[in-house]
Amino acid sequence: MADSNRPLYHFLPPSNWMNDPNGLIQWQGTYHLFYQYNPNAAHWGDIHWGHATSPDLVHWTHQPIALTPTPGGLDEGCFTGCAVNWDGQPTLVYTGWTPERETVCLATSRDGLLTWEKHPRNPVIAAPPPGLDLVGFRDPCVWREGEVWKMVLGSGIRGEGGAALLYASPNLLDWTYEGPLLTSQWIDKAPLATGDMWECPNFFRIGDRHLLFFSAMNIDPGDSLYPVYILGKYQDNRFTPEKVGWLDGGEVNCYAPQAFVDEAGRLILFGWAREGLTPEAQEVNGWAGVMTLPRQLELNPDGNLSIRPVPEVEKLRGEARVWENLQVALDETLLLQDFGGDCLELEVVYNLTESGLDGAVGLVVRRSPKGEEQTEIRCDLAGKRLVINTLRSSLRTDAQTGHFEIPFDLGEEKKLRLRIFLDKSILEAYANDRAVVTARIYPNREDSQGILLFAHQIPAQVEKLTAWRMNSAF
Ligand code: DQQ
Repeated sequence: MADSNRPLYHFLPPSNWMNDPNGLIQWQGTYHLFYQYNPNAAHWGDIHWGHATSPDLVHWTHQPIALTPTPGGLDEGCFTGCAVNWDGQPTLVYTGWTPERETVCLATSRDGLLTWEKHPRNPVIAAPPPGLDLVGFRDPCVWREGEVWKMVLGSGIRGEGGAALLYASPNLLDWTYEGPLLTSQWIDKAPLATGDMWECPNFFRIGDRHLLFFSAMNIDPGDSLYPVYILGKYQDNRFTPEKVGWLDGGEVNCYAPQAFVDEAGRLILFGWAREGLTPEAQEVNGWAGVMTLPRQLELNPDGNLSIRPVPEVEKLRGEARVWENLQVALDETLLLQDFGGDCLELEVVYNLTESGLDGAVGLVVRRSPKGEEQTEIRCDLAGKRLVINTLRSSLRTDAQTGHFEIPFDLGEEKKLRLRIFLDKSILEAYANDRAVVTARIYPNREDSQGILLFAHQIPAQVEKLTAWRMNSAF
């Protein structure tokens, strides 16, 4: 039972706990994925940096642990950070954590990113700027701007809200605080609240704009965690927000995302999909935490964010089945006969020219023959949102369920292309390469493998549905 929910083509460590992606970098052709890791248990704690490498972003080889905490030292936990090329030397910029203190530390490698030496000058940032009352001070994201290194750090100003703090350095060792890059005070709260603490800020050029994204942590009232993006203009250390939204509608199912620019210049992101199980169930499994697929971020000509799996994901495809011209009548369902599965990619292309947009279309996956277990992916065209509903995904009592959605407006387009990545307990749904929702599901019945199409208030004309069985990432 324990491993029937373990994903096959999404990245995860051999065992135990994983959270945030860290130190993403392509170095001399090879992709490196580091991650927050507890090597001794399937729960958070004793945080190391795990490490894996890949030639293509989708096939992974596990590597030895990269960073180990120093008991009694600056980094009793090696918390989140990034990787940079420091004049030819691979360098990790990470958070040294103790219960009392968060600092910025460096580690360098002399053997091709396998083993790491903590820098003798650590910590390179020893304390928050004086005069700021902060709820957190961590998760450096570093980039090069001309001759200068720049960094944003995740923070929150007590009583005010989240903040991204901007630093500059001539040499990666000596840092000066330049002021906030952005705080929640500068953002119109609509359409979303951005939390008390901005964890894991990331800042990149994208097209002719800049993209700031972070993980909004709501401490009061607690326990609401989700990734937020802001598109805007960046000039002279000032970032002027123009557009704010959710990076993924799955909330904590795509948390602490991190991006990097690869050698081809692509901006690529991984997020951490947390388990939706009780701690006891995680311990039974012996593993916890999965990475999303690598996602490519671009700026569309209309100024909106495009988000889609990198094309390399197609290398994971195995045997394909194709259906053409499927008609789902108004308020009817259509079960795919003789086909099902729990490790699939599905591509569904709808032509909505005749039906119009006054309803909803979608699919149910991991459906037991009588529907006791089922997970719904719904494109609500009238309500302009993409939804994953996991309320009936599992008969287990130790699995969380929920309703996850993100705004999605088909606009003038007449075609809807849903891409659905189902990998045992993780589900990613993309609509027209610009909206994504990630969910975790834990069906309990072996026969929860069925796939059904539905149409609400309008008929659905499916031009083409392709299903691929997916191969392992390892
Ligand atoms: N996880 C790390 C922190 C970060 C948080 C600790 C986000 O550095 O703020 O494991 O999940």
